[in-house]
Amino acid sequence: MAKKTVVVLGVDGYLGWATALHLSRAGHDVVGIDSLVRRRWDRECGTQSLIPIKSMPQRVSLWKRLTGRSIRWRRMDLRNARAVTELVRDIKPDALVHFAEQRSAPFSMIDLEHAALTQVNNLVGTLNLLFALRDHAPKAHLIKLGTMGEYGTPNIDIEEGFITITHNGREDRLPFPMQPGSFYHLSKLHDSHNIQFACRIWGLRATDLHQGVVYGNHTDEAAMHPGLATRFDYDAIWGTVLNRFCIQGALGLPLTVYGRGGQTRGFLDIRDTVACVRLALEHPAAQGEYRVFNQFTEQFSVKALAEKVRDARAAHGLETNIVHLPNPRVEREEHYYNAKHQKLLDLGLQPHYLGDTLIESVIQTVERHSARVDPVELEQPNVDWRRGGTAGWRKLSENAMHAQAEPQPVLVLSSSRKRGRPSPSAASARVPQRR
Ligand code: NAD
Ligand code: USQ
Repeated sequence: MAKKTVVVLGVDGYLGWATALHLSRAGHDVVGIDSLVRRRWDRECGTQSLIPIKSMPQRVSLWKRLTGRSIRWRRMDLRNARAVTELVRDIKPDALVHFAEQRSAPFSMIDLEHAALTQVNNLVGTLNLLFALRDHAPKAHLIKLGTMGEYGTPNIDIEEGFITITHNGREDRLPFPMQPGSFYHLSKLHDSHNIQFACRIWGLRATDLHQGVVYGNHTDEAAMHPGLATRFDYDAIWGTVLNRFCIQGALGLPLTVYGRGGQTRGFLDIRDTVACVRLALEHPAAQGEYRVFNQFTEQFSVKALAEKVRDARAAHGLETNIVHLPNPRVEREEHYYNAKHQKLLDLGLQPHYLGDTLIESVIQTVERHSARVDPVELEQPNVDWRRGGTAGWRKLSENAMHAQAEPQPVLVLSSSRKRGRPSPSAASARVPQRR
C-alpha cells in the first residue's frame, strides 16, 4: 500500500491517539493535530482518564524512540480558520481523519452554553476544513467520524447512509431519515449534511464513518509501552456504557442500567476502530463521492451488556448487581434495531467480537488503576435530558452568567475558569468544590 500523508485531527483523544499510532506503524506519514481542549473540559467537569496519559510531546517522542517513526505534532484549534487553511495548504495531505469534536451527549445536554459550545465547535471546525480542502487540497480524502446515533432508533432496518424510496410511483436514492438523540448527536448530523453538500458542489471526496459505541483500550501499538496508553473514560459525562460497566464490575459496584435497558446500539472494539479507519484510508472515496460506512461489529441492548459483565465476573465467583436507574435520557427503552454494517466487512475488516476475555482484560486494566477511580463518577448520572445539568451544574451556570457585567452573545465557548465536578444528585443544592 502506497505511503500516504495523513492528518489525524483530535490526536490527543481516546480514538485519535490509537489511530495515529496504528497508521504510523502501517508506514503512513502522520501529522497529529489537537487543541488539547478535552484536557480543559476534563478540568471543568472534574473528570480524568482512568489510565494516566502523557503529554503530546512526551507521547510522540516515546513513539519515535521505540519505533523510529515520527508523528508530526501541532497544537491547533480547528475553529481557527486561518490555522486550518495554512495547515491544509502547507501539508497538502492525501487524507485527513477528523476526530476533533466535542463527543459527549451528556455534556451537550447540560445547558445552553454546552449545547452551543458543542455545535459551534463541531460545525465550525468541520466547515473550516471543508473550505480549506476546496481551496488547497480538493483531491484529499476526508474521513470524518460520525455516529450511529445520527439514525436514532427507527422501526425499520437502518441502511448505510442512503435508502431507496418509492413515492407516488417515483423512485430515488435519498439520505436515510435521521432522528438524533442529543444536541451532540445532532451536531454530527449537521456535519454530515455539510460534508455531503461540499462533495456535491465542489467535488470533494469524503467517507462518513457512522461509528457505534467504542469499548476497550488495548491496541497493538498502544500496548507497546505504558507511556503510549490512550485515554479511558468512565465517568457519567465521558465514559461510554461498556467501559463504565467494566469499571463498575471491577470495583464491585452495581452496573447502572438507565431505565429498562432495552436500548440497543451498535458496538465495536477500539482495535476495530483503528482497522476501519485504515481500511477507509487505503480504499478512498472517489472524487465527488460522499459515502457512509456504518462502523460497528455487533449490536447489544444495554441490559444484555450488563448481563455479560455480570456473567464474566460470576465465572470468577464474584457477585455483581445490576441496578435500573431512572433514565436521565429521553430515548426508547424497548425498540426494533437492525442496522446494516456490511461495507467495511466487504473491504476486509476482521472484527474482534466481544467475549468474556475482553471484558476480563478491561477489568484487569481497571484493577491496575483502581486507586485513580472516583466512585462518585460511577453512581448517579448528573445530566438529565429534560432538565439539563443537576443542581451543581445550574449553580455553576448562574455564577458564570452573573460574572458577566455586560450582556454577551450566547455562543460563549467554555471559559478557562476551573470548575469542580457537580453533584450527581439532582436534589442536591450543594455547590461543587473546586479541585
Ligand atoms: P475524545 O474526546 O477522547 O477526543 C477528541 C479530541 O478532539 C480531544 O483530544 C480534543 O481535545 C480534540 N478536539 C475537540 N475539539 C477540537 C477543536 N476544535 N480543535 C482541535 N481539537 C479538538 O473523543 P473520542 O472518544 O476519541 O472520539 C473521537 C471522535 O469519534 C469524535 O468525533 C466522536 O464523535 C467520534 N465517536 C466516538 C465514539 C466513542 O465511543 N468514543 C463513538 C462514535 C463516534
Ligand atoms: N447507558 C446506561 N448506563 C450508563 C451509561 C449509558 O444504560 O451508565 C446507556 C445510555 O442511556 C444509552 C447507551 O447506554 O442508551 C449508550 O450510552 P453511551 O454513553 O455509551 O453512548 P452515547 O451517549 O450514545 O455516546 C457514545 C460516544 C459518542 C458516540 C456514540 C456512538 O460518547 O461520541 O457518538 O457513543 S452511538 O451511540 O452509536 O451514537
